[in-house]
Amino acid sequence: MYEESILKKTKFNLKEFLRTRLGYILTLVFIYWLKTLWAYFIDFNLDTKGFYQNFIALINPIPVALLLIGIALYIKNSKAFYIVSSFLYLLLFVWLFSNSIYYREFTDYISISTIMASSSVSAGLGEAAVKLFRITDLVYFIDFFLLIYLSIRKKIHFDSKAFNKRAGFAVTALSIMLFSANLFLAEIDRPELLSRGFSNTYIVRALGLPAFLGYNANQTYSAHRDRSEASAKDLEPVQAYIDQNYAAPNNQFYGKAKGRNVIYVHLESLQQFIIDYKLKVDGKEYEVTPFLNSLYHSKSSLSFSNFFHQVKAGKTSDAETMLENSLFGLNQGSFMVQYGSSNTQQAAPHILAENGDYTSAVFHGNSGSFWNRNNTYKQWGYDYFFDQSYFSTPTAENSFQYGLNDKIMLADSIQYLERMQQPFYTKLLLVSHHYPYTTSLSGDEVGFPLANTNDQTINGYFATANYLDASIKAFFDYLKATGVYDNSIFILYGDHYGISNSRNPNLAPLLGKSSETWTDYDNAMLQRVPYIIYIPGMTDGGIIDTFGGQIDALPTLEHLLGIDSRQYLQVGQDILSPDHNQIVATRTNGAFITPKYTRYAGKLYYTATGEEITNPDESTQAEVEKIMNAASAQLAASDAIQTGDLIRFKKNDLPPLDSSKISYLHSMNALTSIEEELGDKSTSIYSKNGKKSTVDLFHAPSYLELHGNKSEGATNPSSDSTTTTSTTTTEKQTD
Ligand code: GP9
Ligand code: MN
Repeated sequence: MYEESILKKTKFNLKEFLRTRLGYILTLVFIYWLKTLWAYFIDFNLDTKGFYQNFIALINPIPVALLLIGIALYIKNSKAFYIVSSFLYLLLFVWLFSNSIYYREFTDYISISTIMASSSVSAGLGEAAVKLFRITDLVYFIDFFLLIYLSIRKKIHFDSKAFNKRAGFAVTALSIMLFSANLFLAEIDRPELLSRGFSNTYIVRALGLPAFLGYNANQTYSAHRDRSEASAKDLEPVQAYIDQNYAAPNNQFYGKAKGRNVIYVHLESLQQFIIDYKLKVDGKEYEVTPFLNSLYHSKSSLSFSNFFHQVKAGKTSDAETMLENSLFGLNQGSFMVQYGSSNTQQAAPHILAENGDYTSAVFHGNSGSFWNRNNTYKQWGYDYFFDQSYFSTPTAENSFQYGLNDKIMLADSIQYLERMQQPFYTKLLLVSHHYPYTTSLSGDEVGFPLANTNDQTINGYFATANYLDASIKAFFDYLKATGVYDNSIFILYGDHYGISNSRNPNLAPLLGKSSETWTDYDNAMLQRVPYIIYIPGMTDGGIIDTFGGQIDALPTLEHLLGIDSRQYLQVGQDILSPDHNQIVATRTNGAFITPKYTRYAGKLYYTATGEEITNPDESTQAEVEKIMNAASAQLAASDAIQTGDLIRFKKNDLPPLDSSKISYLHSMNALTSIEEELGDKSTSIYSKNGKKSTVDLFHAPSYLELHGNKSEGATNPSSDSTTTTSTTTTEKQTD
């Protein structure tokens, strides 16, 4: 019957279908998909957490592969169709496989700048690639073996029937739609994924390798454009700004910490209001950061009560950029992500290596690619970067999505720190006190009570701050026990707010204020972060109320170490200098803070009282305008340097840095061989301790060990759900 034959014809025959051109394309996409999953889960460490992130990773190879290989469907000629589609597939495959190999050596993905990098790197990689080959890599070639087999058995068929152009268009449209859906899901998982960048891993696991290449190419292009338009002439106005704004050192403090080890302690998300704060729960008071408070009030400290963060979307990375370069982050995205790998930079580790022979290292319990640290730190001259791969394997018990719990990270750091030659310049990037708070703490870290508001984020903020405090105390105790303490200078700083402005009205009652009368002035004042310079043995310290911000930290440190900041392209000023200009510029819509005026969210206030100035008289207007001009001049000078890569034109005594010589792999070997080479001259803690490890001197008792079960009844509800889904742990903090 006629109908029957139609039915027969339309009945789906897989074998037949695979012999069609569309069947061939889908087969290639399918094989590429399988290989990508192999790379994702066997070769790369995508750091995916929870079902949602895994799901996105699972689907993301498909849209772009379909889009690319599907292009061949527009070709009429049979031979050309098979050649082009196979070639496109091969391109995708080569890109995938090269990344898998590259990842083994660099734990990162191939970027445009890597491709264009100096021949020495690529030559090295060529040699290394052979060594990096593994037997399991044969999996990547199974389809080629199969192809050979099939062609020997003469089982290969070509479809001579050209694909309908409209149907070809439908495939393209479908793949674009799938890609948009992929992007949408990724943005839900990580708001502002593309604008802020975060890390190459985040992009790859959300959008796949080809999309990462596109993303990276776009970034490299815009950085390259700004850079190529800039010339040595652009340095002149910037240099003039820096010369005019140079703040000469304060004699009382110049060189005060000369030659000492420098230990930066990064207080993640810690705001100044936590200092001396006592949390009231059930009629009892709990001091949140007793140890930091003791440092804050010590006569050996230069403690600042009006120190502000100045970060924008780059958050932690902006803080790091300012602290170590005295240059701002970008107005959009993260400097470390966009320019960190390529710009010529003169950061603290490099400056100190040249002025005092410092050895430098960062310790951080997250994976090294976050905020593009693994590349940026090389440009900054960091000799070592101990990231998650150097420490205990992260588990649901000892870590959260941003890395290992602080006490674990610090305990694991000692084995490396003790092998470093002194003086060292080191940064401990602590992270447990990071949004979403409390969920990172589990087991015996539980104990400090939760606050009692309707906002879970605020409720947990105090407990993780207390954990951070206890971690630092443990580390200080360790250094005291080793004897290194007295020959060190400690700088503790908060990187940015932890409670966003949208939540501040919920915080108000805990600060003795009302949610109803909460203003933007109050928001502005909450952008204060701790900044404590602690110099053991110093007796003339105290609390200083000078207004300043993160941009000022590097010149301040330089002067304390007896290095004149004048020779470098730094836009901040020594905060201890009598010439220090007390204008805190911010990256948010012309906002600034000075001792007299605060401008925030477009409103003007008296800083001392919080009274809003709705109708400024002429002289006030003139004063405010002067401040705004000064703030924007500072930002503009910094932006010119950062986006124009102007430091490359600067001629000073600092010899150029060859970052290709720096590797963050096998660091323990590097450290011990330096120690051996130096023999008796080695100044590492280990050598000074009679070649005995000091690891056992580190003790970080848990809250319950320290306090017993004092906070009975104040349980931590998040502690039993240590794995949080990423959708609940991301927060859009755009204020
Ligand atoms: C993770 C950490 C977090 O490595 O630096 O960065 P943040 O989210 O605070 O910018
Ligand atoms: Mn941070």
